[in-house]
Amino acid sequence: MSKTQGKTSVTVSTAANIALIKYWGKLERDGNQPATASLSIGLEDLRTTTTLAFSNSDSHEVELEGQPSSRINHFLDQVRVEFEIKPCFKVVSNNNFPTGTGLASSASGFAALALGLNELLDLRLSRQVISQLARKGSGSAARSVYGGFVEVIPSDDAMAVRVLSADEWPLSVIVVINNQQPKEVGSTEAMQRSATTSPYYRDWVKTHTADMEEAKLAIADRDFEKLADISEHNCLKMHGTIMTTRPPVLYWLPATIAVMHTVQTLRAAGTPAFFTIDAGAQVKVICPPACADTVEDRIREIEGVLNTIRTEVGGEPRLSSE
Ligand code: 2P0
Repeated sequence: MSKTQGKTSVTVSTAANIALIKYWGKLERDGNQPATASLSIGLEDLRTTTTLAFSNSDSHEVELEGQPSSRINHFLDQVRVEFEIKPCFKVVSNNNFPTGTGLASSASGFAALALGLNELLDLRLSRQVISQLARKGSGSAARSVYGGFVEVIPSDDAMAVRVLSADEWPLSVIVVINNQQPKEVGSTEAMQRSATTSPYYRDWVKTHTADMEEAKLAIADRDFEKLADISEHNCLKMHGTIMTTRPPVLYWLPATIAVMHTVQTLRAAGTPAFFTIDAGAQVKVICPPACADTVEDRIREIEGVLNTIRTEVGGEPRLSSE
């Protein structure tokens, strides 16, 4: 099926997301098919802005933070084959947050590409099908085609669906930066290593459905304590799997652990807050907006914490075209 070229240029802003119940592990087939479901919140102010157009040359012209990206080139080639598109693309993409440090820039990046290509090529895909396309670029990108609370449902062609919009349960997120350097082992490699060498990987997958159910119930009931409990459990279980690979991957720094202790101490003393950590040293702390000042002030006092970014659950994509 050949598609008409709808627009000349499309600009998309998408947000990073953080999983409370993590995607960690893939099925043994192409297209980032996740071994587990996942559930995330969109981070309103951590955004990628991507402009897409057709290229006049016979190769893609890609600039990610001013640099070429073979991963984006590969994705664009896949799209050309899948939708029988002749021309190549021009892509300029920038993040307003550090890239490659465990802040999910591949999620917002590939979500922006999938949404932008749908618009530029006038494909008229449903949001769920766009999420499947984004997933082929990066597993977590399936979730960033929506804002709010989002679930990925594993299947032969896993897709994301919205669980709750951001305004149905307003929450603040404090992103705690403990390391500005790119991580030494990328997520894709660390996932693969976990699946093949960690003795805990099988149990990680086996216990995952129960974690998803618990988290979804907590969200439906707006039960912060329950969501805190299951999110921290799922995060620590994923990192237990990651640390026990051979060779091991240790993403945490001393400040990462100090933030975790502070959050648990705050919670024990009555301030609702919980942490979650992706493949990196940064921590995200989730709390009701009324507590965000208290939590952020305490975290900023911790030795080794370089910076904090305050945001809210949100992240609805924004599109404009010419
Ligand atoms: C997640 N992470 O659910 C999990 C938790 C990091 C920790 O998805 O290989 O960049 O591109 O599909 O999506 C990070 O991995 O991996 C990730 P690929 P991705 O957010």
